Amino acid sequence: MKRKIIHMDMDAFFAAIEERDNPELRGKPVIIGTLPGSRGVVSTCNYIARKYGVHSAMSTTEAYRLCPNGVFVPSNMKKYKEASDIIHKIMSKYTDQIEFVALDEGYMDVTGSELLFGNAEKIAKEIQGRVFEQVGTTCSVGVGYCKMAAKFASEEKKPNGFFVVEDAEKFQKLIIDRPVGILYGAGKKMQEKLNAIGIFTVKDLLNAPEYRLKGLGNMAQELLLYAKGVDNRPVSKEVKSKSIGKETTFQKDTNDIEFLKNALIRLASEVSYQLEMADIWCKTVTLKIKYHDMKSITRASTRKTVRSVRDIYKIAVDLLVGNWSQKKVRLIGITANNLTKEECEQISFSNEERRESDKKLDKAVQDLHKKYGKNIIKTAKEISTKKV
Ligand code: TTP
Ligand code: MG
Repeated sequence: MKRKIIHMDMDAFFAAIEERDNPELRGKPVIIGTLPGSRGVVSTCNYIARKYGVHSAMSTTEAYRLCPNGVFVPSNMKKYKEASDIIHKIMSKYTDQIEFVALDEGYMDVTGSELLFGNAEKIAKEIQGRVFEQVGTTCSVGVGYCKMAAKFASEEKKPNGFFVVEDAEKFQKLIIDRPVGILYGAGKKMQEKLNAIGIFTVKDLLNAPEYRLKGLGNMAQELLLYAKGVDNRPVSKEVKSKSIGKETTFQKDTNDIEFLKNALIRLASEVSYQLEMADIWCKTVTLKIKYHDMKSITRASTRKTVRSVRDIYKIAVDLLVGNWSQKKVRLIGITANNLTKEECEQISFSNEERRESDKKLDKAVQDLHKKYGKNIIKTAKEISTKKV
């Protein structure tokens, strides 16, 4: 049976929410992230700022160079989370076959919902209308016969877009001359590999002789199927990625434990942010330490679900202290494993433990704010209760 998949994605999500709440921003290039003058990156920017070449993950310094008249606004995760909850509720009214990919993005399999709610196109348009009514910002929706086609469709007419890709034949025609990166599974590294063997477009991939694809291993066959428009991936609530990890290598090896704890705050903050964005929790936190002699250890702690900076940091520090050997450290990393969509009861540390870790964490966060700017590090409390 032919599936009907909808993909929805908010337009310039963080920036749109800020424009909604501050009409003075409208019509100006709006850039969300750390403020110029501090180290850090752009979270997103509105479509006006994109014309200047600004984009997500670019350093704020570079964004300022490209767009000095841009309005730089710090992010406010609490507001985005509230909007995200509304979006998720709207989508959940039509089916329980939903896969939320991020705070502002998700797939729905509405094959079984059409009898009740009308066809997929009608549902997609309704969702777009309800999001605008209830959140106050626009989103783009795409309808397709598979996930890849639905995602392509939602991106095709952004912002406030609506597009339908009925079948594989139509999809192939649409993507054949596009860069191969349009295919699911062709991330940055894969694109580099493909470019290195002379494959730049979907057509190049389809026409490539078999021997040329040998170096790509199993992935070659999968990519070829995607290039033909075959994508049988189900819309699933399961978390796809197995882990989210961040690590840092020091310029100089160190056994200064306070320095290492500070590094852990930064890493915990980054891992927490990624979990927050994907709206998932982890049950296991893993600490990795590579010593000056290149030997490394990993130590893990599994508890109930966590994702706040404070909890991830606390677990990582316990692992560091519990395995402290005075040896000089070259690299340290935190990984969140055992990822889950369902939040379990929060872990609770004793009051004594909490007070001690709170004091240290607050001091360290203050120091990091000084160094990197206010917006880069948020404690769990700041994320959930107030603007930094
Ligand atoms: P996206 O959906 O990738 O981007 P967007 O909604 O801002 O713009 P578009 O119209 O192209 O969909 O990401 C959703 C939000 O996630 C974005 O508003 C900010 C955040 N984000 C980051 O913080 N860092 C990143 O590198 C990216 C890509 C997104
Ligand atoms: Mg978006």
